Amino acid sequence: MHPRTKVSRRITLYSTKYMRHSLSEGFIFLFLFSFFPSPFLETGFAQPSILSNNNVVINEVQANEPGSYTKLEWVELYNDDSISHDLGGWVFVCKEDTTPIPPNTIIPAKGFLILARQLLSNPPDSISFEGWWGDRSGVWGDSPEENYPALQAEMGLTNSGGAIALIDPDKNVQTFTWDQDCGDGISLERVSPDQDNWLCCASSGKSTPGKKNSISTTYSENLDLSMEPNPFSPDGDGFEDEVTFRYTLPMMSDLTLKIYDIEGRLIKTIFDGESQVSGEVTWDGRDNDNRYVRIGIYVVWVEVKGNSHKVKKMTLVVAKK
Ligand SMILES: [Ca+2]
Ligand SMILES: [Ca+2]
Ligand SMILES: [Ca+2]
Repeated sequence: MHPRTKVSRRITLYSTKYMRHSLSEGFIFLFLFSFFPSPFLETGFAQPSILSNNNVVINEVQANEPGSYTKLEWVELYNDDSISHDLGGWVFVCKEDTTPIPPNTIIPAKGFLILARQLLSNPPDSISFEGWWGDRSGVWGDSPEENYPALQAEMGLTNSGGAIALIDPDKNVQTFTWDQDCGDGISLERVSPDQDNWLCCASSGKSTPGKKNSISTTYSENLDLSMEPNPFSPDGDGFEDEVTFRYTLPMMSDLTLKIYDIEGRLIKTIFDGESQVSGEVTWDGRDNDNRYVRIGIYVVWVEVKGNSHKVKKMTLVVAKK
């Protein structure tokens, strides 16, 4: 059996702080350089996680660019609002670099915008955001995969840790700091716009510029499991021979998935406390000794342990075709 499941990454939590105070930009530079010493935050500037008025958030950070091409660094912004916003007058800050966002820079409703260290290259090659994540034409926005706005911004994102800030025209500041390297080409993704949880990207593509974050699609507070088809008929005739379990797990949990007969005897162990994120796995109806199970009713026992502990029991029927 080859479970088609995503590999779970052990997780470090990152914090994003939102501040609504009017700060001079020079002060913000100092603040960023100092990497937000915690006593300072705790005594005056830390606020609960309140989004800026415009609901535009730093959503993904590609600090460890693919290969050794530092120019492939970028930051994704997400607009969680139901209307588009003009980011003209906003400022992106990274260490000593400040990039004012020009007027008429529109981030769509429920959409994304990329700030890229090197958006285009001339002649076109892969060492630019457009060359790596677009169609390498030398122009941004001229192909279907380039269907989100992107602009160039000054940045140097140290893989192992750093800080960036986004300041709106009312001087509301949101910052993101990180202190872990996710690995070559793997971005840091925000779990959801209204939370401060960040994880390493779990997508096989290693990052999701201009797209919904990979972890946001797999994150859940609940344990959900579906089985299809049920009943199924594992007799090798090519018709409904396998059942597919699809599961959504709470974050940071280990999954156990076992099948018992109705007398409580263990028939098949599919997962036994394995680190998983949401995914799916198939079962071909063979027991732990590789024999087809008998026709009858079976109990699927699912348990997750981790941040939360949840158990679910479901009934699975093995039938004739
Ligand atoms: Ca880097
Ligand atoms: Ca292009
Ligand atoms: Ca993304």
